[in-house]
Amino acid sequence: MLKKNLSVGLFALFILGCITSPLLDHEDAQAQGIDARTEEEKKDCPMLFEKQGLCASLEWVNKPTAGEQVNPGIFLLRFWQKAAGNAQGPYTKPTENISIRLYMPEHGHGVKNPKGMSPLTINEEKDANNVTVEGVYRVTSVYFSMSGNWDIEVYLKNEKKETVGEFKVSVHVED
Ligand SMILES: [Cu+2]
Repeated sequence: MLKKNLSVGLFALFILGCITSPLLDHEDAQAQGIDARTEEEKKDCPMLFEKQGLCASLEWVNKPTAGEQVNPGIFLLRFWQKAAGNAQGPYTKPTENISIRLYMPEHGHGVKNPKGMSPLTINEEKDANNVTVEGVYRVTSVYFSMSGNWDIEVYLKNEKKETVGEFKVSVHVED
C-alpha cells in the first residue's frame, strides 16, 4: 500500500513538474535577478512587479559616489499600473509597503551608515504645495560604502512583512 502511494506520488510530481516547469524556470530566473524580458518591454516597464501588475522607474536626483556621506544620494521611484499607465503616469500607490536594500553581490555585503542604521529613508513625494504625489516616492540618504557594482533591491511587503514582490536594479558606483 505504501509503495503504491509512493509511486502515485512520484507520478503526480512528474506530471506537475512537466506542466509547471516554464513557470518555475521563470520564477527561478526572477529569484536570481535575471530579467528575461526584451529591451522594448524593459523600456515600457523598467521595473516589473508581476503579481501586483505594477511597473516602476528609478530616477536619480543625485547619484552619489562611493563613501559619500556629506552629499548622499537621492532618487525617485514612480509606480504605475502596467495595464493603465506608463512612465509618464498616471502613478499608483502600491497597496504593499515598500522597502529597499542596497546590496553588493560581488562581495556579499550591504550597507550600514556610520551610525549603524538603515541607510535609506523612503517618503511619499510632495509637490510645491506640499501635497502628496500619489505613487511617487523620494528615497534619500542613499549611501554606498564602496565603489563597484551594487543592486538596489526594491521589495513590496504585505502587512505581515512578507515579501510579495521584488525587483532589483543594478547600479555602478564610482569612486
Ligand atoms: Cu564590496
